[in-house]
Amino acid sequence: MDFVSVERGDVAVLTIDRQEKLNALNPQVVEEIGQALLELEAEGPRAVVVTGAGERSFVAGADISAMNEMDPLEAKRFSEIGHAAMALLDRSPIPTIAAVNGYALGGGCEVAIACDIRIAAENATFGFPEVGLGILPGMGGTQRLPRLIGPALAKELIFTGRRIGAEKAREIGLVNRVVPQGEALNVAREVAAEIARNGPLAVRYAKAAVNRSADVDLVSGLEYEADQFALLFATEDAREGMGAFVEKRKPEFGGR
Ligand code: CO8
Repeated sequence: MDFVSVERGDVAVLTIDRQEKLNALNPQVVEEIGQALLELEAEGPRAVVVTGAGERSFVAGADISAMNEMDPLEAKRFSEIGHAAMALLDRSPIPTIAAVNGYALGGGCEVAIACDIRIAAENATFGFPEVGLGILPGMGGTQRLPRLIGPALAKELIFTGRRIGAEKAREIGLVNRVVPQGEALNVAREVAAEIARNGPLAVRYAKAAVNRSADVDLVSGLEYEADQFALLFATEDAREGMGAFVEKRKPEFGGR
């Protein structure tokens, strides 16, 4: 892969690295992100951190020069490969954490909001500049942003194209935490390590259950939760986790 590197381990780190263009996403970069996430899903780390190379930018959006050459069918294809890659972040059973260093604009913001959790450095900048280019957020932004921060704030951000800083992003619920510049990746790794200490099947099923809350009514969501809860009682992890508590020792989860 030319633009994506993966550090493997219990906590995997996927880095988007196209620094001369502030990590802007052309079709190849998007394909590589999708490919790397597919491989990781098969390998099954306990958590995946996604970040951009360098201090200036997480991802400064989709590559505008590349999009300037696209016809509608190519644009549709670009959007679709983007959707497929983003689905591997929020629909994957593995928790995903964005470590947002610098610019997260347009498609960059869409990568960040497709992750389960966002840690932003103080210098992070968020925004959806698409309408200023005569286009719209085509990698999930019009759907995920209102689910995350509510339709009114989402519409304000998308219709104005206004950029906001990390603190404002935290205030409106766009990011979980703001940390000093240069620390986003370290803190994201720490959060990932915290997750990795828990029962991996429990975390997976919990992610699926929380995801379900966005798709179904409360009664159906609660039924799903009860089923997932019951299913975990068939796992060795649940016996180990509860048994360890009763025996006053630390659990050792095998993910079975
Ligand atoms: N596309 C292409 N090139 C970019 C992009 C981008 N989004 N962002 C930065 N670059 C390039 C610049 O052209 C420049 O290249 P070069 O040195 O060859 O001229 C290099 O990166 C460095 O950038 P700047 O010199 O502009 O750096 P500054 O510090 O002056 O400015 C900014 C940084 C403010 C981030 C500025 O580069 C900028 O405004 N970039 C564009 C931001 C933007 O509008 N992003 C949204 C794009 S639209 C989008 O994301 C649509 C997503 C939906 C489709 C997805 C389907 C998969």
